[in-house]
Amino acid sequence: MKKIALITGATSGIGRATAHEFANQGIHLILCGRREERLDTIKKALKKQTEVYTLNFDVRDKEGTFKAIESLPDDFKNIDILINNAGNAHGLDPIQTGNTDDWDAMMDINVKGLLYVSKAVIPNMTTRKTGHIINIGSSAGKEVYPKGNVYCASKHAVLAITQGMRIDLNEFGIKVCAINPGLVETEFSQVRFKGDAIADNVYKGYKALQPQDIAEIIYFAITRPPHVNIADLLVFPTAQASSTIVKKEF
Ligand code: NDP
Ligand code: 8X3
Repeated sequence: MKKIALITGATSGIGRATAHEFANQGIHLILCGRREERLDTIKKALKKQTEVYTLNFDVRDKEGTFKAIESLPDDFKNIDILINNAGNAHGLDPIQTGNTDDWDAMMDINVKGLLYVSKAVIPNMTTRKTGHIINIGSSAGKEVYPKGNVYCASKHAVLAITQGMRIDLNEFGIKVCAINPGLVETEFSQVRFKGDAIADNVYKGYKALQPQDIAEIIYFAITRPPHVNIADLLVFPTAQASSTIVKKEF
């Protein structure tokens, strides 16, 4: 029987690349995001390879998130793999001048949204005593960098939640993993800098990680034998040594 994976943030970047990687392997997909047109386009492309169902909701909306996941047809209800990927940074400002709307967005999406989706999916996994949850954290969850304050806090929270999940779900045989990338070239910086030209320079002068690199690592993690759980993985581009040290050729 084919596995079923639910991927949040499947309309772009890491989530979209993971959808393609999983489709190549015939994994049945539930693709989530707010941009419905993109979900439709991706579904159209991938349905030649696998079964695809799309769910259009905002992870900040608690009721909307539960309703969306409850609405899944029987063929898609038994989710084997949950990829909690939806998230972004909003702004890069010192704490004293940070924008409270940015803070709300990061805590509501990266932390609370991840919790709502997990709460909606986990009961089916505990009942069936099987499942694999992959939370996309960040190197920002392992260290704090200047002006990263609240984004780093949100990703530190993702790591704490991942550990908590692993402990509480241990008795059910559910695997829980955090994959923590450094710089990945996606729409992330466009969102962080709200389309400002500064975003165009973030991935210049070095080879950043590509979404496909992370998708392949996620696929590796979900295909380990039953007794192996990759619990916590940090991946940087070769040019990056830490959040603040990136070797750029200019
Ligand atoms: P993208 O901006 O390319 O993708 C973000 C995805 O999250 C989109 O599909 C977006 O879909 C979805 N999303 C954002 N907000 C919401 C929301 N409120 N409700 C539902 N979905 C939402 O960025 P990445 O692919 O880079 O980011 C994916 C994850 O990887 C994030 O958690 C990010 O923090 C993490 N990460 C990224 C790194 C990087 O350097 N790029 C490094 C380390 C971690 P839509 O807008 O359609 O809703
Ligand atoms: C994304 C990587 O360095 O912009 O999580 O925080 S960074």
